[in-house]
Amino acid sequence: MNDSVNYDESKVGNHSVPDVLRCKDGSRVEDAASWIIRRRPEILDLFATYVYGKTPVIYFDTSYEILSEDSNALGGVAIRKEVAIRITNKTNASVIVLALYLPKDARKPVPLFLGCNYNGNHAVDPDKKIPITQHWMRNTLDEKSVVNNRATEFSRGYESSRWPLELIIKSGFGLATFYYGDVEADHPQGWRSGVRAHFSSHAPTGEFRVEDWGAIAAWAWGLSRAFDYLETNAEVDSVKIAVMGHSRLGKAALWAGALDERFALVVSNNSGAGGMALARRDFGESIKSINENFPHWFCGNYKTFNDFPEKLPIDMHQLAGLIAPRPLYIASAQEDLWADPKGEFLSGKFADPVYSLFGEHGLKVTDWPEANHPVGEKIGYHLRTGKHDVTAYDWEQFLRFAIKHFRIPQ
Ligand code: GTR
Repeated sequence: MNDSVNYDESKVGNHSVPDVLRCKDGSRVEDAASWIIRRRPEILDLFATYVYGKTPVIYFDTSYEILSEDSNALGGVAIRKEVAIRITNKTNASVIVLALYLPKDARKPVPLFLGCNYNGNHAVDPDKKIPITQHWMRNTLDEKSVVNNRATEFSRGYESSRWPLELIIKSGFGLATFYYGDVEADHPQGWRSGVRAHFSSHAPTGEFRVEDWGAIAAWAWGLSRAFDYLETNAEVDSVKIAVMGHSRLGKAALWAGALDERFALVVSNNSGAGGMALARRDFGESIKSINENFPHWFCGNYKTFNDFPEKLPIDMHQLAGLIAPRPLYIASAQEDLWADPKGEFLSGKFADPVYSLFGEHGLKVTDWPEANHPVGEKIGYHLRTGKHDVTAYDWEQFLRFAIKHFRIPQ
C-alpha cells in the first residue's frame, strides 16, 4: 500500500476478507452454539491481541453519588441527574460524571441510549446548571471554547446538535452520556492520569506490552462502568440499553458492545477505520495513518500491520459479527470519505452469515443503498447525505431501529 490516501473506488483492489465462520483450525462453524462456544471467543481474542489490546482483569470498587437532580429539565419534559461514578482501588480513583436524562411522562423503566461525548456534559446541554468539566480537552474547538486544554463557558452547548435530547426523550428513551476524558485524556500521554494508569499493573512504568489495551479499550471499559451504574437504577430498563458512539467514540462503542454483551443494541456512527470500515480496503484512512496520528488508540501489535492490512488475521466485519445476534446499526455519511462509507456497509454485509446462524437476517440487502435510504433487518444501515457528524436524521434512524428491536409500543 502506498502512503497517499486513496479515494478512487477503481483503485481499491481485490480485497477478499477472512471467512467469519472459519475457525483457526480450519473447521467452519455451522450453528449458533458452535459460534458462541468456539468461533466467537477466538475472534474476540484476535481483536484484543491485534487491534484494541487486552483489557486486564481489574479489581475495583465503585460507589455512586447523585450530584444534582433537576426534575424540570429540557423545558419540563425530562428529569436530569448528574451521577458521579467513583471507581477506586487501594491507591487510585477515577470519577466518571454521567448526565442522565429520563422522560418524565414515560412508563418506567425506560429503554436508554448510552454514549460518550467529546466536550463535556455541558457541551451536550447548554443548561448553565451543568458544571464545566475540569478535565483535559483537545484544543480542537474554536480558540475561546477550549483554552490551554481546558473547556470554558464558551463551549456550553457546543455539541448539542449531536444530541437531540428532546427527540430522544419524546420517543420514550432515556439518554446517559459522559465526557470520554473522564476515563482517559485523548493524547499519547493521556493514560498517565486515566484508568490505564489507575487500574493496570504496568501503571508505574508505562511500559505497555504490545498486546496491552489502548485508549479505545479504556473508553470502552468506561462505558461498561456506566452500564454498571445504570443497572442499579430502577428507572432504567437494563435489558434495553443501547450503546452509541460517533467516530473514535464509535470505535469505542463497538468494542464495548463486543466485550460486554449486556449492551442490547450497538450503534456505530461514522466509526471508520478501526471501527466499521474494512481494513483491507484501501480507501480513506489506513491502519498506518491512524496509528501514526493516534499512537495511543490501539495496542502495539496493531502497528505491525501498518503496511500489511491483508496480514491482519481478522477484519472489521468480524467485529460486527461479535455483536450478533443483537441488533447493530451502522451509519455512514456520504461526504465522509475518510471513514470509507462503502467499507462500513461491507462490514455489515460480510457479518450476515453470523446472523444467519441465529436464524436472523442481518443487513439482508446486498447492494450499497442510495443516500438517505435506510436498509437492513438486525443490522441496520444508512448513508446520510452530508459530512462526518451526528445529526437529527441519524438519531431518527437509531430511534426507529431501537423502537423496532426493543419492541417499544408507540
Ligand atoms: C479522525 C480520525 C478518525 C476519526 C475521527 C474522529 O481524525 O482519523 O479515525 O476517529 O478523527 O474521531 O473524529
